[in-house]
Parts: sequence; C-alpha cells; structure tokens
Amino acid sequence: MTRKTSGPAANTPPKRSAGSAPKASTRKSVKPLVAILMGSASDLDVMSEGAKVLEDLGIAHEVVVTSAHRSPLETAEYAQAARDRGLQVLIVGAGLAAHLAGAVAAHTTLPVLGVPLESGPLRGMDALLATVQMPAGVPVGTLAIGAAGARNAALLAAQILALSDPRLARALSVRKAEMTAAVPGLLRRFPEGK
Ligand code: AIR
Repeated sequence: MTRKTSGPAANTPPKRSAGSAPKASTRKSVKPLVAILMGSASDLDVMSEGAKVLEDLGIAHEVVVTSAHRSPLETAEYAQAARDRGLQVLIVGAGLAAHLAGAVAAHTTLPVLGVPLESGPLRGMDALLATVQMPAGVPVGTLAIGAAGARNAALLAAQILALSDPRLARALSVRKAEMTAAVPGLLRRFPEGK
C-alpha cells in the first residue's frame, strides 16, 4: 500500500508505504479529511480528477493505493484505522471485479463513495455492478463510471464536509454559480424575429 498526503499546508507530500511510521518532515503536517483509495497505480490518472477537485477546494486529503484482492489485510487495517486518524469521507475507485469500496465499507462507519473504473473488456460495467450492488447493511454510495464519477465523488465528499463547514459551503455555492454561468444559454426562436 502506498499513501500520499496533500492539502493546503502540504503541497510536497511525503510518501508512505504500508506499515511504515510517518516520516519526519520539516513541513507542518495537515490531517487529511478525505482519502482517495484505488486498487492499482493504473487507476491514478482517473482518480486524480477527484484529487484536483479537493485541491481546488482546499480540502486536505491523502491518496492511497491498496487492493481488496492483492493487499487485503492492509486494506482492512487502513479502513479500521481511518476514523481514529481523523478521516471523514473515503472515496474508493477500482476496476474489474471492483470489491475495494465494499471491502473498505465492511470495516468502517465512515461514508464510503465508490467510483467504478473502466478497465478491461467490460468497460466499467463489471466494476459498476460490483460497486453498486452492496448487500443491505453495508452502504457504498456509488458514482458514475470513470472521471465524472471521480469528480462527483470529490464534490459529494466536499458537500458532506460542508454540512459543518460554512466556508466550504460558500465555496461550493460559488463553484455551482460559475458552472451555471458557463452554460452558453443559446436560444434561437423560430421563425426568426419573433
Ligand atoms: N483491481 C486491483 N485489485 C483488485 C482489483 N479489482 C483493479 C484495479 C484496476 C484493475 O484491477 O483497481 O482498475 C487493473 O489493475 P492492474 O494493476 O492490473 O492495472
């Protein structure tokens, strides 16, 4: 498992590997509120879309590669420790037989947002079904396949944090207003001139 922290006061984050103690750093460390987990380093490009949203909003976060199948014990330990470490929302992306979000949700009561990733011949449908079809009692809030899902998971995480953070709520309102203003709003009336 590899882990990388980013946030307002930690732009050049130290890397951590499974089981290692945090490295001493001269930088003031930030406590991540959100984690972005993914099943493989090959998921990083797409999941980075979510990280960019968190960075824009100034939300301290960490990025972790761990696999439900290849590193199951590390995955369970990470999920079990997440709440005590101060994390508040876990975003989890995986492709193929995407069990990572469910495996994480099995070990925590933090909100888990699942992002199915396109990887392999079924183009994300396999990951979508594996992520969304959780049995009752173990919720995973599942977003769209791919980059849109990664971005929306980050926005949803921000909206959850904004329930108790008025600054963040305002930033989200501004962002939404900007999005609306960017819609071209072309209107043609026919016949012309009416
Ligand atoms: N994966 C990794 N462990 C379990 C699963 N389901 C997923 C990764 C990635 C895909 O398998 O999330 O989307 C392919 O991983 P790799 O490492 O072979 O490129």
